[in-house]
Amino acid sequence: MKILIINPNSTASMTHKIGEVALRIAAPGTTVRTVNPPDSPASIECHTEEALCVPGLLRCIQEAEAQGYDAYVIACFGDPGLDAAREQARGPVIGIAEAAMHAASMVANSFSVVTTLERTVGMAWHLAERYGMQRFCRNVRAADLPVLDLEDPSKNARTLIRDECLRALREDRCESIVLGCAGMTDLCRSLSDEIGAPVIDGVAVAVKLVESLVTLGLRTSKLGDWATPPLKPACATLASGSGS
Ligand code: 5HY
Repeated sequence: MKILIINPNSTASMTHKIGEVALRIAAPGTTVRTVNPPDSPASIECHTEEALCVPGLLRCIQEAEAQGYDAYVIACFGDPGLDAAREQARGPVIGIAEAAMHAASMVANSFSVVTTLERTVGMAWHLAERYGMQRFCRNVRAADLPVLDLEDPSKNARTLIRDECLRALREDRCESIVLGCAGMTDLCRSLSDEIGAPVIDGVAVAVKLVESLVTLGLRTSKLGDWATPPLKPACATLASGSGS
């Protein structure tokens, strides 16, 4: 089984970190490759950056389709381009927010999302609505941390996130935490141990979910909404770029 994980931002250190966690969690026999488009924003922190990262993300999927990949994970908490990615792919495509919120709803009666910047709080709420997860989502909280500070050891990111998780448990009375950024993937296990509640990282969950779907022989339905798009010139030119 071949799974492609796409970090839609162009920060290679984050892509590497995501790849390490995915390799650790994947089953023996699963080939995991982690890529990022070279030409997307360095971090994705608003709707515009989400829109800008989508062409590169779709190019990664088109190329991987030609190489016979079985499934895809979109490793950015906004799940950018998820519907378009599903149009391009034969196999399953899962976004990490989608994966994490569903997993949280199965191991706890409620969750709060702890994300990076205040301005992405609304985006996470939109996703909770989209996935029917509002019933479980107590709150979306920001640690007031730019995404790229997660890559800088001097910024004390883990402490800020840990403190926000503890506030969420106390003030929201939530029973679990969903980490709201792919760049937090390496913190999941230790935070969970430290705060004494399930902490859910969408990267790890999405890898296990796509593995399961592929094992079950499930692919993306091509009967309606996610049918392969008509090959008009704009769609065809996507294939002219490449991932790194
Ligand atoms: C992410 N941005 O997972 C998102 C989430 C966030 O560059 N990778 C990004 O923090 O808003």
